Amino acid sequence: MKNHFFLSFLFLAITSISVAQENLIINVYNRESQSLNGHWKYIVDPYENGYYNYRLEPFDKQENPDKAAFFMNSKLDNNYELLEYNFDKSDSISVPGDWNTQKENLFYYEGTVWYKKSFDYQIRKKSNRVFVYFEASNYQTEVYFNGKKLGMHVGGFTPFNFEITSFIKEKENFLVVKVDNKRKKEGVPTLNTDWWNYGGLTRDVKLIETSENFIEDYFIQLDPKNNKSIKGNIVLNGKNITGKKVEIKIPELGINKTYTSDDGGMVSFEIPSNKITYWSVENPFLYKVSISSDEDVIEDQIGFRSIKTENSNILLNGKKVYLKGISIHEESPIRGGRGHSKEDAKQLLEWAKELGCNYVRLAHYPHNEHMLRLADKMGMLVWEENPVYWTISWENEETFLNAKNQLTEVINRDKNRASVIIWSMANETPVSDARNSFLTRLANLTRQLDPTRLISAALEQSNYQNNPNIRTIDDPFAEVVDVLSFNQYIGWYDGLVDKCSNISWKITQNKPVLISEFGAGAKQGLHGDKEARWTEEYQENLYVETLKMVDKIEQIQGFSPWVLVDFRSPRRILPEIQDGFNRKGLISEDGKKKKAFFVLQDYYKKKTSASK
Ligand code: GCB
Repeated sequence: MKNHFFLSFLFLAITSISVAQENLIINVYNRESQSLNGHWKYIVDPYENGYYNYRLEPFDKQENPDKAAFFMNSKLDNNYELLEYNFDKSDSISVPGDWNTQKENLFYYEGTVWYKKSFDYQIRKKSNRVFVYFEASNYQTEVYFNGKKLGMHVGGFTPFNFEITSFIKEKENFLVVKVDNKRKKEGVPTLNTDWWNYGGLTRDVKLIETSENFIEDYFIQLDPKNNKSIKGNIVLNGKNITGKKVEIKIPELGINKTYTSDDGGMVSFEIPSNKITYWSVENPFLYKVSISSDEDVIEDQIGFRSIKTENSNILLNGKKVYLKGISIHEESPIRGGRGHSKEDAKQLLEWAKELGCNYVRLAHYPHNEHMLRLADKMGMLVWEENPVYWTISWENEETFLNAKNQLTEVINRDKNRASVIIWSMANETPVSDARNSFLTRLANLTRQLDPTRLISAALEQSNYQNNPNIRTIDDPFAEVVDVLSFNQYIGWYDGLVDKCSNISWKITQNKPVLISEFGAGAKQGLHGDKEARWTEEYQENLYVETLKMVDKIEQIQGFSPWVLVDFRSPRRILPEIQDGFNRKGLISEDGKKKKAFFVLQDYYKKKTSASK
């Protein structure tokens, strides 16, 4: 069992597919693909008229589905026929993109929208296989191709794919997708959040063409126990995958090794190397890694680094690192609405860089893959989070399986990204036995899936022995995490700013401490007294006083204030101030920096010079 950890990743990944259907194909940006982005026809269907008949029986359960089923993309055969929908005459919408910010009448819409795309396809080689890949679709998605149901997916922020080899034709294929973003109590996230529930095909959609037997997945990282060894595994997909030669090459390390796949089409390896240039913030070095089998070849750019904790320190490649961070929501700084493009990622991460950050917390759900790819290139450390937020249905096993599945999918997608150092299980969840057990099961799963990274969660702080001036972390889940992290809003929800100077901290766990959130709302351009709520001066003063308070926490190893940019939230309705936006951004939604931005920038500059 020498590759126990890496093997168990694959085993768990495969067993969790009962919810996610087909195995996820990773590294889709480096594969043969045809984009299905662009204009799609759409039908808004609040009563799910295209899904159920008038007895509320789903059409897709019928043996010979009715023409009224929207996934049939039916056309009239003659003028006497009755058909009450027509995709071709319906309006178009852009994919990727949320529907809320594209169509005025869908701004507040929560429900079902049907998407349809017609296309021709020329397969490159007869024996090849074709998959349809969705980078994300919020929230529940049913996928139909040429009138057949492929499957469904639950969760708004992780990728999934279906094979369409046996259905695809040269001409007139049609892909119909039902996307339903209704919030649900037992969902992940649940009914209540503090962000906009953007619906639709929010990220790229593409066709991926592979050879008959192809390289589906691989996990290649530095061995967490030995920084002179590259450890991993490779998984083939196909009918003929046993006893196959699989080659891995890392030319810059002079590595060129050949292995033979086992009965499950899997290869596990450990390759010693004593000349690895470690990926770091200062030198985010990515190696070209090429994997090939007799039929397939795939390349990736992978950084090798170690991340560990030792008492209250976080060690990157064995050296102490202080996390100068900021929290980020996935909103487009360019168009508004849900972010999805390389350009969106570039603007957000460049702002973080300008602020002096070496670390970003991607809240509160997995962001698009461009963010992680770019963070890898820029040397930005990343906290990734599962959307287990606030009051999840802890007792519901379906809810747990859903959370587990979403977590598995993001780990699967991003396990080769050096930038990702922390998996966050949850945000601000209320302590109870059921919640503790839910989160502990997720943490155990994560440790099995990925032993190369740290585990955390954004917890909450409380009074120490009923003394409101002394704060502590009194949460049983603190025992489970590697990095102790909490949100606190002293000076905003918890008193006024002057309270910060009265607070002291008694943190008893011998672990690194992060503050995953602090902040205050400010309307960009509103000036006044530093005691007056919503002024830039109030927010500026809160940052000044909080930073002094933070410095007094003995084990503090960094923080990620809330938040880089103002973001849309239906909870934030105050006219002339919020107007539908959470105003805790250091930058307004139209890109203007507030005064607090410069306070934090200055603090990070000083931290950086002090560490030199
Ligand atoms: C929090 C949440 C975050 C909210 C923020 C706020 O604690 O984690 O999602 O947006 O507070 O602004 O209230």
